[in-house]
Amino acid sequence: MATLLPHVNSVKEKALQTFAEKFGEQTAVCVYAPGRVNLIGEHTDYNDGFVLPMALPMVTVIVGKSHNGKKTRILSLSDVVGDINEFEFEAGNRTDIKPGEPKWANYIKGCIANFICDVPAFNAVIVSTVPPGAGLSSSAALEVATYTFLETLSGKKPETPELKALACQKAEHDFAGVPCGIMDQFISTMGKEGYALLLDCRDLITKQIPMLHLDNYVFLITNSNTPHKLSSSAYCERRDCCYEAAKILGKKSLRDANMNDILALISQNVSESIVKKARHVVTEIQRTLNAAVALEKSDFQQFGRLMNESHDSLRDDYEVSSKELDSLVSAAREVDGVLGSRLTGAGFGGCTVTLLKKDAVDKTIQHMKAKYSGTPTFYIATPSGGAREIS
Ligand code: NG1
Ligand code: MG
Repeated sequence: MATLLPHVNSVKEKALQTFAEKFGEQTAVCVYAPGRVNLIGEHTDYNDGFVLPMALPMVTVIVGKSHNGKKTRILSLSDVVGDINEFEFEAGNRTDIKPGEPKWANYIKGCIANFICDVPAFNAVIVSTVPPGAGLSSSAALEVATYTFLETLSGKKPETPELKALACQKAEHDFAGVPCGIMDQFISTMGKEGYALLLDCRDLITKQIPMLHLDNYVFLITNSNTPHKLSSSAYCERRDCCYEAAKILGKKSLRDANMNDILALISQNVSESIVKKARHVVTEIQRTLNAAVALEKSDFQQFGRLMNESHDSLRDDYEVSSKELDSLVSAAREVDGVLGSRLTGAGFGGCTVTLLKKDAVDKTIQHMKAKYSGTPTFYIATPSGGAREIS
């Protein structure tokens, strides 16, 4: 059986109750922002390419209230926070805020520092159902939820949702020290129920792709429950290979490269490792565009084939899979009714995403469990809405 996700209302109830116990009053502001699953377009965002994520029913909820004191106090019920699940600080002038300990609070501090105005001190409680370290963007969910909270608290918003996503990305760069692309914050901000989001990471133009006629099909997320081992150093290494390949080709980014350029790299005796990384990016950008067209036409067979090709390219050319992810993907593909399966997120651990017939879900889960050496967790991913205030 797939894990049943608690409804956002019950997550909110838990947060409200905790707030009342901790701070002895009722809250005024309730917001949430979702995690995401990337359906296709992996390691393309920092190459100015295309990505096709959808927002998940897994959410980070923040409830809270401003007060006249000086100290902002936050309590997080998330598993990742470790021993220090509370912190307080004086926000005052937002430009004076600096990252520090505990690490989880840096996402929040970063959003306050990058908000459009100073905000009053507040008390808040955070509860999340986005599993951390699984490639489902728990960090972006926290950032976008924080930013949405600040919008509601202050009654002020940036002019466009793009500016909001960019401010959250800046929080992750400057306060969490993660040089991430823009995909996660965009989808958590702009996700729309029933749609996937095609994002052009070069000019930040978005297109909502309706997931029509999905009735008989479903996306299944499988958490390998192996963490992103090595992921940050390996991520930066891959990124540097891509930048190097673009530089050799005299292009601004691999977005501007095509298969002839890959042949040119080979004929210039560029290292095999760089050629393979570049080839993944060039082919993945094209696959993502093709997948968006297939989705619009409800051509799920084609969408599934592209997912399979994406995984194989991530495994063989980009070299970011792991034996756990490969084993989950192979097991899924063995089941009748499965159209495609691939790793999602940076790789090395985390989750796979599988497109399959609804009536094949139970037997697929059983088969994957039987074939996998670890203990996986399964979630049904319905295309959900982006961040918002909950009344
Ligand atoms: P995950 O593994 O889901 O955190 C990371 C990057 C994305 C993107 C993907 C690979 C962060 C926070 N996010 O996603 O921007 O580059 O890898 O497609 O590092
Ligand atoms: Mg992440």
